[in-house]
Amino acid sequence: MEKKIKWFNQAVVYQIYPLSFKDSNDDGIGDINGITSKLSYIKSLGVDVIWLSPVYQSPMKDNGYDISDYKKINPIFGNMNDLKNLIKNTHAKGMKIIMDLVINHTSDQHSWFKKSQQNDLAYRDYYIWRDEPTDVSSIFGGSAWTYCEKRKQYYFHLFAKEQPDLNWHNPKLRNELYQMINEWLSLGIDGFRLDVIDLIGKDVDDKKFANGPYLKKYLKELYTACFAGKDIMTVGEMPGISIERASELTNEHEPYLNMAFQFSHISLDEIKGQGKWALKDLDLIELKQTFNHVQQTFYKKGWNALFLSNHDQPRVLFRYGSKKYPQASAKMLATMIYGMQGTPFIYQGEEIGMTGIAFKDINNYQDIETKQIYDILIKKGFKHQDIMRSIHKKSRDNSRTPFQWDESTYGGFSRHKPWLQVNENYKSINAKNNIENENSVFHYYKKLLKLRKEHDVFTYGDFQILELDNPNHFSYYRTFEDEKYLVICSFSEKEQPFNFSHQKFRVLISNYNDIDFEYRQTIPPYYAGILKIGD
Ligand code: TEU
Ligand code: CA
Repeated sequence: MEKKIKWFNQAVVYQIYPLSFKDSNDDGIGDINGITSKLSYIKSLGVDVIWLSPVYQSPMKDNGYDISDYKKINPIFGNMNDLKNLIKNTHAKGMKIIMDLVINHTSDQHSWFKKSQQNDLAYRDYYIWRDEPTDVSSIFGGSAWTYCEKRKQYYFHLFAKEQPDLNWHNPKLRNELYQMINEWLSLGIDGFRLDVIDLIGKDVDDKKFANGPYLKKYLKELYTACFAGKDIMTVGEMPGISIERASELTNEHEPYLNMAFQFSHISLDEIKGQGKWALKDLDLIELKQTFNHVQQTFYKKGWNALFLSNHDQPRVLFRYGSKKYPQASAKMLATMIYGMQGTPFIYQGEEIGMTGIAFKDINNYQDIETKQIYDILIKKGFKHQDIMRSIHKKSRDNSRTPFQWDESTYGGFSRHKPWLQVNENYKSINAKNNIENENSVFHYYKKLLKLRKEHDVFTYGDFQILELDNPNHFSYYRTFEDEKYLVICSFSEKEQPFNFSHQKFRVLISNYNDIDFEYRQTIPPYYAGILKIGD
């Protein structure tokens, strides 16, 4: 059966990390009015939907992914009127807006948790309490169980100890969440990104977490209570789920989610089984095999979100791009990912070629995971330099530095010293000079996103990989009806042979201006191009 395409299947989504996007009142912290002031910029890129990382009331232990009141706005970001104003202005520009929904856990400062700690009858089962801990580790390192003096029991947390996991087995809690979600929807927002939603079906005693036995049950209930019949989009963040399962949960005929962030391509620069801090170089063939598997599995069966970076991942340019060819590789990486089937997600700053950071002093890092892992590894006897090497590569702060708007102090993000240092390359990498230079990464993104919309093949076409075993380039065909397109992406700093066999073709976009395939059988360093095959 042919898929029915809805607006969100063709939309381009732009992720905003509010702390770091734009500061409107010069306190060094990005805020809602800052975002509103930059809507024209976002629109000019060709964006259809913005996704806001959390702006709810929070003690900010995990930068807002620790919510202490779902119904209030954190005053550092503004107030409810500012948010309503942002929603109104986003809609006025013809864009939509989705919010982050963090319902696997709350902050330990949430009133529910405070009451649960006191064994309050109505709330005692809102969280997961046991008399004895098990040997489960939290995703941020250390035990997933923390002892509570007040209640004389251990509570469960898959992230920081300040982020207790909600007990989804409690129907009263679930209903309270659904009510809150519906209140948000009634404000006129256009959907949600659901944080670690693959964890809500867990069985703690059986040690089944991601993709747990109750996942489908609770997702379906959530869908029925909140999403059914509404013209919204839902994208589930599911770091722990298989490609097959992610596709199944996003099949249009199933009552779960509209699309999935699945992470099969994310940990390919880690030593398998040793976690994110154990570094290894990317094996391009592995990356190709993974995306090939993803594209085949989702085709006509589910819907995938196309992303390479987000606020948890180091910027992909810094990770897989070339220091020698930063512009070419930024454009190449965008071509590689957005040439595929799925909904494109851009993480703020990718479109101007922002990079990562490498602070010498651990105290310059702000991320709770980074700080926590540093302490744990020091205690285990690792050397400062070795830990810092991993942190430089993988810390989440790599992607969280303030957005670089122009060459003025603090990159035009704020006139006050920002909460996290601005990358020192802001004078050469910023939005202003990207906009002024027509060969910039920004203009390439714009053209690429426009191209996707002009040709149905990008939405509907199938995916056929070329030379799977070639370690130098990642190239594939997209075919729809009688149209065939070839996407070529070099991952090499050298000129590479490319077996080009087509007589008739037209180059639709390329990161080199004049490559003539008629006269060469090679591609230049970090080449990217999309060719329409035939007349
Ligand atoms: O992230 C979920 C998650 O499991 C990972 O992306 C994880 O944060 C990362 O691999 C650790 O390096 C979501 C949010 O996106 C993240 O910011 C939050 O910290 C986390 O959930 C808890 O809410
Ligand atoms: Ca501010």
